[in-house]
Amino acid sequence: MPPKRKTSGTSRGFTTEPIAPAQRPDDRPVEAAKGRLQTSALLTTAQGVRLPDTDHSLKAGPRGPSLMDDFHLREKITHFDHERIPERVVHARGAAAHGTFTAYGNAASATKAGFLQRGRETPVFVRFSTVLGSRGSADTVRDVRGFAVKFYTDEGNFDLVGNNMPVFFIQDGIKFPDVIHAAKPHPDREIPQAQSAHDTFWDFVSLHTEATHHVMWAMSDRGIPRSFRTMEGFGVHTFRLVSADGETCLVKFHWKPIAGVHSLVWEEAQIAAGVDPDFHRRDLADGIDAGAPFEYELGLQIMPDSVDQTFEGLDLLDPTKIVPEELCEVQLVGKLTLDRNPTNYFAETEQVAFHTGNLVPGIEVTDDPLMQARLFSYLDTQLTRLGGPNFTQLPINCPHAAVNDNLRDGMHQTAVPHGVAPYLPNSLGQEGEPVPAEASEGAFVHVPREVSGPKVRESPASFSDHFSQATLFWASMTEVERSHIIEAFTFELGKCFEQPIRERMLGVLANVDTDLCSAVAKGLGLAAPGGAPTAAAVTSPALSQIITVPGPIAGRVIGVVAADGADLAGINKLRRAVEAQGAVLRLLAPAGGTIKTARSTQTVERTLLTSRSIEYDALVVAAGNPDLKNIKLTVLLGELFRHCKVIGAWGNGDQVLTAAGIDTTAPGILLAESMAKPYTTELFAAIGCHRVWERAELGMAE
Ligand code: HDE
Repeated sequence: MPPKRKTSGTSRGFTTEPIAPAQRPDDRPVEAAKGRLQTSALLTTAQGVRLPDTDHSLKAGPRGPSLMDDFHLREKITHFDHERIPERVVHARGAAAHGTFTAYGNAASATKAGFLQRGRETPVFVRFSTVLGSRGSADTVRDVRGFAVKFYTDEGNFDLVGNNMPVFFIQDGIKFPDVIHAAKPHPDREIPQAQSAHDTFWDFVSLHTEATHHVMWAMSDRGIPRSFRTMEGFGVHTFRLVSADGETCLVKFHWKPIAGVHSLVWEEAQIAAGVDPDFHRRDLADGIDAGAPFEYELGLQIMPDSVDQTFEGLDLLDPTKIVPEELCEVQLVGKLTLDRNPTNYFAETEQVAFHTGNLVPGIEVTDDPLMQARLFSYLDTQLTRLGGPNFTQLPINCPHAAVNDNLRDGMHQTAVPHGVAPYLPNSLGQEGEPVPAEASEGAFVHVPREVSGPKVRESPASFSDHFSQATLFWASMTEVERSHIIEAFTFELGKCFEQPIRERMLGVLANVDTDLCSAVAKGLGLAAPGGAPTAAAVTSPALSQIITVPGPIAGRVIGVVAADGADLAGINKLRRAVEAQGAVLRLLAPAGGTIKTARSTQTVERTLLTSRSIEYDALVVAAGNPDLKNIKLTVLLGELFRHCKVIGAWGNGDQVLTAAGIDTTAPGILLAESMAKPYTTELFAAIGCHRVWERAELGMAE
């Protein structure tokens, strides 16, 4: 019997005390800074007892033993002992930001999801991550990046828990523990950290050829993004959208970065892992602080909800397949802007809990067997990681939508529920008791779908095509990108000790492309086996990330090398122009302090000792110090040159380049008489193309 609908009740109230507005994520800056307990102006214990001293334990005399009496010492140490929680079993290292999603409204005919209706603004929290490394590992390792978005919608939280690659290693979630066991450090010595370049990973991949398409992405430049700002994101699985009148369609989610898709080169990634392991995390926080928000557009590939759930012969339930954009356009339906850094890493970035099962009316999952396993895994792992079932009450996980859930008790319960009958239906009819919602009131009503079939442990026949899209990916790359893929496979397999694994993997590559296989085999000093690659019927130019039309340079870092006597007026002019683009100028000098001329002074932001080339998207030498010569500067410029970055100089700054051994006639070396508008225009256009790949093509670089 459905419960009675009551709006007013008896004398005993029956509500879960609503989460106080101050605990909601949008109010968090103030609340997180204060925290529930941090309101006293004076130092206290957790019980609120005021403390006179927190530097000396209570002892029997200054040289005597510490006393059990010391409640402050015991509390302080005990709390510290329990500061860490288990790190995520995968995606342990991450960085996050708050922002807003604004819908354009053009998805409204496909889905009734409120947050996709025209002009709707929804607060979001986004966590980017690497998959394999521990919490303290380096940002720039070759790996997949997580791209998890929590939308705090009016209809409840919707989590789009995606990656920066549109396909996955495996087709069935039951293999997930296996692929992760193979990819994580070896269990005997716990090495290598945050790397796929080792035997067990390639053993797994070469034995499970469904991973082939995925490793093509991982070995491509997508595995080493320049910034979270320059990464695409993908929902990977096919989802089902439901419109207001009950029509359904199948959909793939994409995030398209406004800044374009750009990567590091492998040597930069390796240098950064040692020199600045926080490279991406720092870039995210610094970029937002500098007023250059991280921006993406949400894109949908919308396909008919056919009985067989295929599109143009592609099985939409197979997470190792993409739908090329050339076959189905990505329609942009909204903009994501990340513009606020978390206040507290642990409270927000570490405690946020994403779950593929957090859906809102209008968005459903499909029967993709990888997705189905995920639906179980996220809540399950979070029960351990966050210590019980009440983590939705943590400010970062707390919905903005009103909650009345009849869930009670459990570890870390912070709500104080009212009433005596937290069950439905009940005959007590108390004030505030929840009643089930009608569809017209926004209830999540699953689309009724026929489900039938024999109970079997099998994959559909269509899942046995493991190579055609790996070949498509390879065929869609430019020469420069192909050379990076060859280098990556050669590096990773070169780090394997077991010859049979290398040989088996070459056998896999032989089924992708003969040139790829023979180039990797040559690098390994092995014979290239024969294979049976099918020629790619089509290519997908959208998969390549090399551009010739300049994109925006917001968030890019331009270094300017100078010393006392430099053209400070020119530097100022350049700084203004750089900042107008949302980019950053860093003044780099042989020593710290200031740079002086007769008329003005500027503060040095980096020295040659504290700086490496990875920090800069371009380096320009100011006029005024033609004699500047320093081995560190030579290395710095040499790395920028080899990594195909823009290098420039004005006035007599070119003499510094020549002294450092830079060929000033090479592509992407921009020289000018003086610092003026035409030069900055040329400079920004070159940086907007990300790299000067001609240098690599001419064999001068990388
Ligand atoms: Fe996850 N994944 N995953 N995953 N995943 C987790 O959940 C899992 C998969 C992804 O920033 C865990 O709370 C299984 C695909 C991201 O907090 C865990 C399978 C994609 C994050 C888990 C997959 C992802 C996770 C670990 C195969 C891209 C980080 C901690 C069936 C579409 C979220 C946690 C964050 C995290 C399970 C496959 C993305 C263990 C079983 C495919 C971005 O529940």
